[in-house]
Amino acid sequence: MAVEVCVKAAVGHPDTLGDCPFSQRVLLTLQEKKVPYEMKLIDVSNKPDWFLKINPEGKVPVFNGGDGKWIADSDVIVQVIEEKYPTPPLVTPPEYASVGSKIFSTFVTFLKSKDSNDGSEQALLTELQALEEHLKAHGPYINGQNVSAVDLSLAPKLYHLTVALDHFKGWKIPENLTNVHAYIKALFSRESFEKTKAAKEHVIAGWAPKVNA
Ligand SMILES: N[C@@H](CCC(=O)N[C@@H](CS)C(=O)NCC(=O)O)C(=O)O
Repeated sequence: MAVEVCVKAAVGHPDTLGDCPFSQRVLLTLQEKKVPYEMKLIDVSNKPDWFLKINPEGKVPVFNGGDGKWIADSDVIVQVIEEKYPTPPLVTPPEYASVGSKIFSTFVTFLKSKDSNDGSEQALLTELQALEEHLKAHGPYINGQNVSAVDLSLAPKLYHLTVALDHFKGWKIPENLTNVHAYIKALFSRESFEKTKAAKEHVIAGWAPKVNA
């Protein structure tokens, strides 16, 4: 049986790949390891019964390694993929595994903020500056020369950050964070990323209700 992965469909476009960063993380991992897979697009606003049966929690991504056993949560899924397909190894050393881990939450807080003096922009800048310093010392990827799991988790989140902050706030990552810019360029130009990214308009449509809430 083939490897199967359920991922989010685009909002209002059930036949198009959607904007879930956790789904893209799993697809990136499979692409980097050159594992063939069958993708099932899930309309999360109208979840099919068969999907809720295999994952009653109702979240994507969900992964089946070919044995018919469905596994939820991208943290667990990427570990299972690493064990089953160890080549190329994508394990991030534990001391680097949490680099950039607060970027997504600080981005979301800033994106939703309606008060420009609430410190949310500064909180995001602090996290991006920390990433800049890490990359300056250890780059070009978080674990050096080769891409690893932490990069594949961060890449979709940085994509959401750049697309959504530019669209909704006209905000861009400061130019002086040169290592962050080079990192983003390297990640977004990987073949695996090109093949698995959601279109910008779907990323924007996905955030619009949260920004306008
Ligand atoms: N911790 C989970 C998060 C997954 C998640 O939040 N998925 C969202 C889409 S990005 C989802 O399925 N939302 C639909 C829902 O909750 O009904 C993971 O890493 O896989």
